[in-house]
Amino acid sequence: MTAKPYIYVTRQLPAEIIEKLRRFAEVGVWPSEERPVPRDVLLREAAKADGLFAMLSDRIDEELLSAAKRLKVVANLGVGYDNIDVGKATELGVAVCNTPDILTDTTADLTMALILMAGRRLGEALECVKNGRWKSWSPFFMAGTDIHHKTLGIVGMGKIGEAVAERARGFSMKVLYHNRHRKPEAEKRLGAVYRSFDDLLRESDYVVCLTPLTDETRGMFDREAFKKMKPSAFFINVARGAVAVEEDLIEALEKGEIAGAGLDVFAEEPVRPDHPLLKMKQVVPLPHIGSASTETRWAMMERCAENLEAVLSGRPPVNVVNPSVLQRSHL
Ligand code: 8YV
Repeated sequence: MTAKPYIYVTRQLPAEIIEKLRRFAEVGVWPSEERPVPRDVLLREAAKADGLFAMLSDRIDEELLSAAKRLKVVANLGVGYDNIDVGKATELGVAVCNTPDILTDTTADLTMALILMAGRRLGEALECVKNGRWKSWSPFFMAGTDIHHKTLGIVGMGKIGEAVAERARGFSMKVLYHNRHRKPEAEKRLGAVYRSFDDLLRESDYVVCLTPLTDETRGMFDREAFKKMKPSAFFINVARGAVAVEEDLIEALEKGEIAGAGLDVFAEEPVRPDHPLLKMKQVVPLPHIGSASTETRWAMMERCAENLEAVLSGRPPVNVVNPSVLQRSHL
């Protein structure tokens, strides 16, 4: 009988998920649901693991990958994998798996919620009522900006972008998009119109950032980009904080170069409680909950377990970011 592979799980997960893993592997678990695994523990565990069940807060970099001699697969809980050095993993024959598709609708729902919150000042309104500050009425009391018939600009037209475009049609919004490649099918099906990045910034009332974080997209929303937006426009970020330069965003908001922002993501997470963006009433901050519905989180965890099992038993996983490694013999 061959020994079972060893999987290290970097957060405490529901017993059902751990059980699912135990059916085909020995399993080690970092015993905290909230606190990320310390670097030294992660390095030590990765060095003896065949598979890692990882998340965004785990840095799977060259140092870790080079020392993890047995490692065959990293299953990341999320569609994004900017925490992983995929180039190095590919070079070393380590499969990198993610969880796309199953979180598309949930993240698109949250994106619409942020657009509504920012435009219609829902965070401020909620705080006002809850804190007993709703004392009177006046014509422009808590008056926000309309959503319907406004122009939505989607930067990064992947599956989530398309799902947002679909929802925006229900709000009678005009949809523009910018993407590395034109999407003729999305243009036809969703009536989304392609624009250069600059034109999209100039024309949109709500600019939604949905790009992955890469060397190309890091800092793409900078001072120059915010200056091109309308002073009445909102910046909505559901992708990664580092796609925007936060100091430039703060400056644009302070100077009134843009009207407000809805941010589910920050350059550093969890965001510091004294972060200047949290102090601005025209900013709606959320704690990175794009995919955080119970149904979707279960589906994501189950998908990670399936991807681990598939790779470790020599079958193709449902999702793999670097499929070329699957062709290699040791898998
Ligand atoms: C995850 C995300 O919750 O999928 C992504 O890329 O940002 C979120 O859905 C996050 O990665 C936590 O691991």
